[in-house]
Amino acid sequence: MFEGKIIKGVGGLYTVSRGDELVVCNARGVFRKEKITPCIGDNVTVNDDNCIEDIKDRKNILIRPPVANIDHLAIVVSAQLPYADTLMLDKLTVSALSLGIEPMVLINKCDIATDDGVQKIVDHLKNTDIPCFAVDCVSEEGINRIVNCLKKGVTAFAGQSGVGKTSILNTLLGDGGYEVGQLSEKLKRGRHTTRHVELHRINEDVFVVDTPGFSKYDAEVVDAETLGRYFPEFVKHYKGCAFNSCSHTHEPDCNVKKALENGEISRSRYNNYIKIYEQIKQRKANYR
Ligand SMILES: Nc1nc2c(ncn2[C@@H]2O[C@H](COP(=O)(O)OP(=O)(O)O)[C@@H](O)[C@H]2O)c(=O)[nH]1
Ligand SMILES: [Mg+2]
Ligand SMILES: [Zn+2]
Repeated sequence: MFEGKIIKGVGGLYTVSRGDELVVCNARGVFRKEKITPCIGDNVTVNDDNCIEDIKDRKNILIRPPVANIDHLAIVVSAQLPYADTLMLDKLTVSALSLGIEPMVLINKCDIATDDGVQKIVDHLKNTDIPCFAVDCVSEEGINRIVNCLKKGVTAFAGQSGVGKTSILNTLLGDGGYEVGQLSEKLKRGRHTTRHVELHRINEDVFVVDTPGFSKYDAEVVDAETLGRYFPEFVKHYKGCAFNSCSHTHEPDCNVKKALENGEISRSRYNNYIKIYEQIKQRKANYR
């Protein structure tokens, strides 16, 4: 018997990490009856026949791609073209926080950054307490910062195309290379149309995963009324709003707006809050 984490699942076989080794396992037949499908990221108990016996309760699960128990979300933005899409950034932080995932921001391409490419993002996120790291995949210093930002657990990488997610993952996986792409190549030629996802292990406690679908993950669980809870810098102020149910949009004596006027909340974050708020209200479903 041992406990481990599923890092890969192909054709009914699951690769489970056990300390620093990997064990290929079957799943107990009964899972199918119970309509539980083991999923990447699941913490499982494996018996002596290398059969998965039990799946621990999931802290969260992304649907597309299916990945369970994400602890951290590394939102990658770029200090050079393509410049940061702060609306997408803020939607991702909201999605993460609403799912119990800790967001962080990696400002990549700092080797070719204009000074204000970095500063703009730092200013945007002021007082959010969302950790922000200026990194690059080129200099030793930049790479070290990428390595150092990783914490225990599973870190998913998300962000718009072209910002350097793949480069960062390759940098992390290095030549210790961890079957990068190998299996997915095989699957591409097969009948599978779904994206193949797996966790990559940096060390015994640290896993990373590219999440092609995360940005499209529908965070409709967040409604307009609770949106403010997922703006940590608002949370510091909204107890002082005159109305308990203040939406911080039009009400009088809004303490969040006061903080905005005082410069404690960045104007661009507040503007994005209003945009997201209105999108949720309209349920235009372009909350992606
Ligand atoms: N100068 C510089 N270029 C980078 C860096 N990271 C990625 N790139 C380049 O940016 C482009 C997009 O990178 P890629 O990893 O494919 O981005 P993805 O779409 O987010 O996966 C590629 O041409 C990379 O070589 C970096 O830190 N510095
Ligand atoms: Mg990529
Ligand atoms: Zn308010």
